[in-house]
Amino acid sequence: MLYNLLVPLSDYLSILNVFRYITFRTAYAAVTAMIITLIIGPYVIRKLQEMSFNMKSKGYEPDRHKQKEGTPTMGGIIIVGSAVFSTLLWADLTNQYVWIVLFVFAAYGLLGFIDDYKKTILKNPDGISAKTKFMGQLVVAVAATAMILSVDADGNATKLAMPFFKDFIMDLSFFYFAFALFVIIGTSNAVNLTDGLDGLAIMPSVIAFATIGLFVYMAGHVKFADYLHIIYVRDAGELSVFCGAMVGAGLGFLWYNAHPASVFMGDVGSLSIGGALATVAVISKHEIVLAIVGGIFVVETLSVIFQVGYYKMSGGKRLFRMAPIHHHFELAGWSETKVTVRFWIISIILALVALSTLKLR
Ligand code: 57M
Repeated sequence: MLYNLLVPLSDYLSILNVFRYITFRTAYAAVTAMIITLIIGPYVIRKLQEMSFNMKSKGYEPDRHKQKEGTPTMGGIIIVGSAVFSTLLWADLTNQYVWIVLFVFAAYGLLGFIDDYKKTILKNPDGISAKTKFMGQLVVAVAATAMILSVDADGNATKLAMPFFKDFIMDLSFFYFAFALFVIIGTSNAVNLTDGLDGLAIMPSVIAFATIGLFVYMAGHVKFADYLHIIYVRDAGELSVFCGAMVGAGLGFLWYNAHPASVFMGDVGSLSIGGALATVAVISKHEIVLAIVGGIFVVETLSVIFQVGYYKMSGGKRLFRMAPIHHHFELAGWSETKVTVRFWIISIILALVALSTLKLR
């Protein structure tokens, strides 16, 4: 909004030219979202506690998790609220990609909110049914993908670039639609599965947003895209403002979600974060890079798929002590913070590998 209000005035006051720069607005979007999160955090957490939006143990998790009973959940509304506000304040509101990502972010947040509401207030531990949740995710992802394809001005939206290969770009044509749905819905669920230890989902999300934010900035810059041999996506650079807001909101949330957590993000946080992250990756044509930088989410999801598959095939044997894999390490005797911090370290390494794809090709 500041961009739309102040840049036209730069003819009269040249200092306002600074609002033209995406980098400047990205930095301040991060700072704004973080400050809002830190300020409203205690108030929202108190309210969530009063309204008894808190987790009841389901009784079959590692023993240590029983102590977490009573921790309020749905803290994701702090992330969604502050990131949306900050994006509206700092981004160019005539940019269609910004609205598409905000749509997915808010819609998945609403879906998660309904699920959390049922689990906590309505005391239905299963929340909304898996089928209803999937249908909701599907409808939103279909709408978002259709919008992305219609905004694309250069005929690049259905292309898939292979990191590490300079000129290996496949045009998936109409198959791309299904691929994009898979990426958006899959990432949303993968972040949700990962969200089982204090700080475990939010920090890899922050790292992924910082990395994908850089990629989308490069992809939206005609000279950088050309120099780096990545697909140029006109107008996509503005999404780095949203990514900046997510980095700030995520770090602010981590302040309260750090072990021992005062609040969990709930599905309102995990579904929306995953959905928005994937949508930015889809728009920037860095879907494979997302799988690298979000490797923790991928491995957590694969651990569940393998665990369930092996259990069925072997007639009741388990591959891991418990899936998702963070529970396996807990049951192996690692402390919660050891698991979390080690997963963060892996996330940072994966981000560096992802960044290396810009040059190693
Ligand atoms: C949600 N929810 C956390 C919190 C958070 C198919 C199966 C693998 C599905 C999976 C599942 O239900 N996953 C999705 C996981 C829960 O956290 C809440 O949920 C929100 C995210 N959706 O924001 O509101 C618990 O996680 C802990 N937590 C923290 N700190 C945080 O910052 O400590 C969360 C956030 C919280 C808290 O204890 O209550 C969760 O883990 O339930 N199911 C599972 O993950 C179950 N795995 C399982 O059954 N494995 C089987 C098979 C099916 C693969 C096996 O290995 O044999 C685990 N669920 C629970 N305990 N509750 C097993 C252990």
